[in-house]
Amino acid sequence: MYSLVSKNLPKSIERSKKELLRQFIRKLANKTKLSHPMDGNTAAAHIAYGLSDQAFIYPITPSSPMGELADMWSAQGKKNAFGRVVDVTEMQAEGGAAGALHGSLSAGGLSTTFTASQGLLLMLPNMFKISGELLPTVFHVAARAVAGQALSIFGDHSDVMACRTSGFAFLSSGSVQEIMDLAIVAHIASMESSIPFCHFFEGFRLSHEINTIETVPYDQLHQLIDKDLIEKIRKRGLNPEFPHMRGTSQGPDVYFQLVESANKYYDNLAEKVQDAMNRVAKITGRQYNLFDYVGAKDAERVIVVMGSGASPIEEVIAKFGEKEKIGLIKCRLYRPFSKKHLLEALPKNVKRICVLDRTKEPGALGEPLYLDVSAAVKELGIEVYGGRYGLGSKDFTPAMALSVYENLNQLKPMNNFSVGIEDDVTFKSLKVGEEIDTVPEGTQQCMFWGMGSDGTVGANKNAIKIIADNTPLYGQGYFYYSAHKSGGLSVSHLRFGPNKIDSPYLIQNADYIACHNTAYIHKYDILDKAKKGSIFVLNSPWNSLEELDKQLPGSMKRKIAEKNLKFYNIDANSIANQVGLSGRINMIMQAVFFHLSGVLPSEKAIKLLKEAIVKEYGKKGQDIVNMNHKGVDHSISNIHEIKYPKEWTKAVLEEKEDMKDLPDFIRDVMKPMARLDGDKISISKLPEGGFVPLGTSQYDKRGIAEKVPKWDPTNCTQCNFCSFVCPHAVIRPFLLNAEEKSKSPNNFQTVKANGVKEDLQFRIQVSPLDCTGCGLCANTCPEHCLTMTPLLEMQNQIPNWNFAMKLPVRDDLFKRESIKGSQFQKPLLEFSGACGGCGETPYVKLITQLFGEQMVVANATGCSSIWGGSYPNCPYTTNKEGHGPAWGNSLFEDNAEYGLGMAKAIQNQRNGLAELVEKAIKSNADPELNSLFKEWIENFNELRKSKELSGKIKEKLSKNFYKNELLGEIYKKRDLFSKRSQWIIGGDGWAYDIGYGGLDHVIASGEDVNVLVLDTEVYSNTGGQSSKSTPRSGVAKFAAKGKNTRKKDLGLMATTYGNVYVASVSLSNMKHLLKCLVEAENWKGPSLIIAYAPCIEHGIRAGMITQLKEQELAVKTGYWSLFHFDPKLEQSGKNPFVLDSRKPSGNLLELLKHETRFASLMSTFPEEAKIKHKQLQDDILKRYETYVRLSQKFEAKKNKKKK
Ligand SMILES: Cc1ncc(C[n+]2csc(CCOP(=O)(O)OP(=O)(O)O)c2C)c(N)n1
Ligand code: SF4
Ligand code: SF4
Ligand code: SF4
Repeated sequence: MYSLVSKNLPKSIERSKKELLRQFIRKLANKTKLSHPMDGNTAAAHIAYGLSDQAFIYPITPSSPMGELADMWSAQGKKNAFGRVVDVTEMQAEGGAAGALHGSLSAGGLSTTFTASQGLLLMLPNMFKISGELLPTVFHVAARAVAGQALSIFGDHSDVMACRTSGFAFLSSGSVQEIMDLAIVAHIASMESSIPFCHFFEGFRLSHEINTIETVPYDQLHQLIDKDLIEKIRKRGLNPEFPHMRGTSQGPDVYFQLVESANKYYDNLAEKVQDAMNRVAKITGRQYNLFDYVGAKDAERVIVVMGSGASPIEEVIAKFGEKEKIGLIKCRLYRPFSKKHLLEALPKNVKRICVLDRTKEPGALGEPLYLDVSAAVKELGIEVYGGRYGLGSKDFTPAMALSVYENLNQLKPMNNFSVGIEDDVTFKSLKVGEEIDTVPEGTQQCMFWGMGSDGTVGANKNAIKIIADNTPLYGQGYFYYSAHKSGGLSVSHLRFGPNKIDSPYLIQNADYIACHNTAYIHKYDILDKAKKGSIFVLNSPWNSLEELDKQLPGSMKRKIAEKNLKFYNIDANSIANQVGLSGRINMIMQAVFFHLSGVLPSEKAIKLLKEAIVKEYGKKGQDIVNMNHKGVDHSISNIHEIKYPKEWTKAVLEEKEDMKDLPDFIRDVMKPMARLDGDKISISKLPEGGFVPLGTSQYDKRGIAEKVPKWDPTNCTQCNFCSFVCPHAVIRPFLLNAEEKSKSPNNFQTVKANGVKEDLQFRIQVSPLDCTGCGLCANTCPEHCLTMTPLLEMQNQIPNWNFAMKLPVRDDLFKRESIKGSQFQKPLLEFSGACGGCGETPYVKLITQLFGEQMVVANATGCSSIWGGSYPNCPYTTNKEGHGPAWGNSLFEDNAEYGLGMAKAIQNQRNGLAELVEKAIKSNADPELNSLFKEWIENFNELRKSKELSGKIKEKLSKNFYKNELLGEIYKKRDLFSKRSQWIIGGDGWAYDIGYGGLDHVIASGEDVNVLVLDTEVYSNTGGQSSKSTPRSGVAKFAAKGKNTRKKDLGLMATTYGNVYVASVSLSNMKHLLKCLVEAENWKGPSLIIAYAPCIEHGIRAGMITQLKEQELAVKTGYWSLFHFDPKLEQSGKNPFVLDSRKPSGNLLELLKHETRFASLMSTFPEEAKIKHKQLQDDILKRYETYVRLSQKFEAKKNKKKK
């Protein structure tokens, strides 16, 4: 059934028929023993764990899974290649991890670490130390872009290139298989040479790509290790039995010589690496060289490249290499750069070389690899050109590779170019032609369009496993996710075939496309990549041609017919509901895939799928297994082949969205990005510096909720709690007068507004297309006025929302600082991409309702910078005057300092204005303004008053500013009259761990800044790793056995300064929360608010819908204490520490059972759970007693004095 080898491959290329046949036979023979589908991170972690005794880790995307696996294996007692369990330690930051690693190496340990991007940069100072002291280690790096104009979690080589002068050796892997093989080379070459290694591979593209690879078991690793060498390394460590000193300081007399004394270690390092490659080849059968050449023997044009970019080029060579005289050099060892080995690898006829770098060095003559190659070949008279590709994981495809060869054919090739983007500003980009199909013959390419959390990705990973474990086919999986944390799109790209598949780019020619969600058919060009005659499966309720004809957009019908697709529909949601799987369609769609795709014979595939279901769900109970089995059976009999008419080629195209009234940014950037056409946006359309206008999230309108709340006003008390808790600012109260009411849509039901003198009407209105369907509002409403209702039935609320948005904002009828009044303020944070029910956003939303128009925000990297600042969506917005939060994100580690800097600069600028105003008062520059100026000086630091005066002054100034020069100067600075509300916002990972040093310094500085810690008790943004805020016994990543130590009491620590306003708050106590926020802002010094923020990572079993109730329970049981420490109270002779929680009551165990982070310990490590849960209970009681003592201590002191 399968063709064993490609038919049209030229003889000269590496993948000869013989080689393929050999691979295939070996794979068949070893299939069960050695071949496994795994991702790049797992491949690297497998070797790193096997060849290390310690690992010092810290999470950063996309490298975190390496640390997570090491931690999990260690918790499970897995032994490394030396027969020992690896000791894994999470540090407070990468700087700390590198420091600890340095210490462990100094003591002769075999240690490793995993990181990426900013993390690697934080390790840089220690990298110099480690190489300077000739200490062997391997850093495994999932290479990623370094944050500049924006953060990007995606792959390129910017981070490793920034470290190239550190003295480390740099070894690059270009595929998942290479990661496994070259990781071994890195470890043994490092041990043998005493030089530390950075083993790197592209983040996401390789770290998260699943591929069928041959693994190297630990007994084989064992054979490669020289035990005496390990003993020697140990003996070189610091040891009081044979002591020495290191890390001294030196003067000009010897420093230089000692730097140069290490030369000999580098001089023969390349040979050592080659030798290690040769030895690894003996075991694995896979030979690597420092520079590997692929292509025509007589090639005249050669590309030099490093990493996964080599594979598409190799595919182009496979197609055109012989005829076109083209070739490729894959650079594997980048440092030390071996000129000798490069020249040996270069074919003799080369006339032109193009070096492709996956990094950018602004201002340099060219990128780093280009400069190295240029220097290496300079005596040979070969012309060398350089270009950049694939920054931030931009796809690098065969068509792009071809354009690079074409450039080399030009009379005057372009140098210093970019490829893969359209540079219509400096015109440095290459033109790229149509995509070409170069994947190995016989490869089936399949795309699945699913919802971020609907199980599609998991099911596809499973499919690769089933196929790899049960057939001789190779598999590859790569998964695209949109940045939204809720309801985001996922597109799975799966390839299967008889030949090894490296193709590290998204599918360009699909044989099978499945769309799991009907909402996508209008949003995306799902069939753009469909091959002629390929299969298209839609999950929709429309099983008949008539219905589909009505529902499908014309453009889609045309594509189906023009490409002659085999079109099937299945109503997977109904099947899921019938069998009790309510909405979980992943297994059904999987069964359809196996049945239709022909990757495996259908019967066999279904049998294997059922076995996989037993494995996956067996633990959850037989009924879950049965439901899934039933789902699979029903799916096959419910696939409907749709015989569409030829006329679909002429289907009426839908009207194009009228975008002429949209702002440029929305039309030119946001809309194309939303259609997944962002790759086509040219440079000139994108505002420089990565700046984004406010309020763009209102154009998103994703419509992701299955159900949205429907308001029944009958019992509504107009408390506004629903609006208060909504994480997305989607449900809001409105007040309207009789005239407005008369113009409202028919079903715009209102009731008489309570508590206002005017005759106004009240209404709660939801925006159905912005709602995430989290249900928190409905679950919070004390009168049960909100019912979650299918989105389809709530479409009539869309015009109602649009009408409500045009109503005047009546924000001055209730006290702004009250629960009810705060909700009549326009939230200046709306429709963020946070998860449904997120515990973080309501706090920030509320702060914008209290101070938004005067806010400046320094935001730490973390969830709040992702839901708050994922380009091009800006959920921060403006009020009717166009004022709103000015928001910036620097890094993860430096946010407090970043915010302090902002505050100082603004203070300085305002002081400058005050000096001018003082002058104006003295010179009586404008008698009309004099008293206002005086009043303003008196209220210079008062938030509300300064704003009020600012309005009055601006009005007068606008009429009088031209009267004299001084007034003119003041007028220019009029934006500074109102005081700023400076906020420093971040998560517990930032505040308790990596940013703690800075935070501590900032609160100790006495500056007037407000710090908000969104305490999710884990690193939520990177998938839930443990922080020092994680409570004892809490299971988190990097704490697989439950955290061993007590939660750090950040609030209590901050109170010791005496001049910091500190509060511990929870959304469940709205009054307390409001009071603390207002007091914090009013305090003319530093304030620290620590807010309890439930997160999906807690695994609340009843879902985020109950998160507010969960917070109530947390406060009641003492799990989360409420208190505030107000230095003002002390100034007035009172106790500044006020405990606002009652004595713990209720059952803590109840809470622990509700949340997977605690409950899972009971099943995985039951003994551990018993001990640690008891200790947690003790921690809580002790903390409460401390707070009680503190709240009483002051009184006792006072009483004593009185006596
Ligand atoms: C120096 C550095 N190390 C690691 C990271 C990766 N990183 C980004 S956000 C984050 C966790 C944020 O956790 P937390 O501060 O608790 O905020 P949350 O996501 O929970 O809101 C990590 C580890 C980074 N960006 N920079
Ligand atoms: S369901 Fe959730 S997102 Fe929708 S309005 Fe209610 S609280 Fe807001
Ligand atoms: S929470 Fe319920 S009672 Fe209160 S305003 Fe909302 S709908 Fe009305
Ligand atoms: S804090 Fe948790 S719930 Fe909120 S967006 Fe992040 S992961 Fe989602």
